[in-house]
Amino acid sequence: MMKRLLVTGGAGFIGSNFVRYVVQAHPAVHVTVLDKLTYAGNRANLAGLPAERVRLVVGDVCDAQLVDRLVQQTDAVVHYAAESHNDNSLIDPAPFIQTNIVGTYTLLQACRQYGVRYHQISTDEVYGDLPLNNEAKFTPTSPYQPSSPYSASKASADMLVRAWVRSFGLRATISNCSNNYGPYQYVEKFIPRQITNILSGRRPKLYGSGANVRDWIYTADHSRAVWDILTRGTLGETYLIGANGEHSNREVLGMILRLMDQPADAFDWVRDRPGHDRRYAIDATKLRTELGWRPQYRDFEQGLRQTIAWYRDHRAWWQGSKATVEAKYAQHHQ
Ligand code: NAD
Ligand code: TDX
Repeated sequence: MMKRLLVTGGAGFIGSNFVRYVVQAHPAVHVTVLDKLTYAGNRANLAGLPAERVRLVVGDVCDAQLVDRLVQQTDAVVHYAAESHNDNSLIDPAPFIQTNIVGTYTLLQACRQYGVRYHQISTDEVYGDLPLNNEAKFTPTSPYQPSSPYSASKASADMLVRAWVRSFGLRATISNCSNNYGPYQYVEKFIPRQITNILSGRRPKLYGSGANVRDWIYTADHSRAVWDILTRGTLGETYLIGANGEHSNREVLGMILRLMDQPADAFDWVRDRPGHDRRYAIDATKLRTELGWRPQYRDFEQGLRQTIAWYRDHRAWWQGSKATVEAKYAQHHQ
């Protein structure tokens, strides 16, 4: 029985959405969040959750003593904590290597020592990219071909998990999910950046040609998939999570502009991201057939509308970080 969960990175975007999901859908479960509260972590992401069921420990996943103590007190670890932004990894890879690789290693060693169930939250970016205008999709047997320091660090972490499963019998699973969107996403990321640019009187920014394709999934659907894998997945296996949500960046920006009553050309083309992955697409057949998972948010435009409304209604949540994020982008002509 999984009564006590340790959720690393639970004060970030996807981790906090997962904690909210667990609190609502699984009333017998208690959650300890381990989060360093970096620029991307925010106590406010956990506001309003019952104190008797959710505890926040502020600390680093690379702190072996702390991790050891917390892992002893838990039935399972769900590891979300990471440096998560590709653009930042191109400016300074150091924290990506430390948190994403050494942090994962630290958790794996503790889970190994105490026989604790482990779930690795990973990304489709470990598989590199796919050609544009092509039907190919990533599957659990696609080769690892990461492009950026961020995706290389996530790929490294996944490889450690696989080795700990094989060599030490660690009870672990891995999930590689496509691009998430929804509430609580930090304003450096594509969708919240454009929405909050418009809400704060700035112009949206599109990299390169805008033809790059991402496979979008609403974060609540990701949370349900992780729960299904954690509780019913086959140990040692990798599951891909995606909801057939492919759109080019230009299309997504077009929808945001229309939904926010802006002219279709009210945005700036900016310098492309070096090494920019062309297209991601997930084949989630294994998750669907083995575990019966289905996405609940199938209408992307409806999900975007809801996300826009959330940013409009939660100005205080993002306003403080907006100028800092935009100043950093401006420095790099993005
Ligand atoms: P995020 O940047 O919003 O949140 C990351 C959280 O981790 C923050 O709360 C931060 O404070 C915390 N953290 C960072 N370094 C830490 C450390 N050393 N110790 C403890 N906590 C630390 O990221 P996100 O978008 O919510 O991504 C969460 C996870 O999901 C990551 O592992 C990411 O690789 C993966 N993922 C993200 C996406 C996506 O579309 N955003 C898609 C697939 C997988
Ligand atoms: O202002 C922008 N303009 C723009 O055109 C930004 C911030 C991004 N883009 C483009 C780059 C990408 O093609 O939009 C796309 C999405 O960019 P990001 O939000 O930075 O996401 P991406 O690089 O695709 O990575 C995301 O999905 C996989 C997450 O940030 C990762 O953590 C996850 O692993």
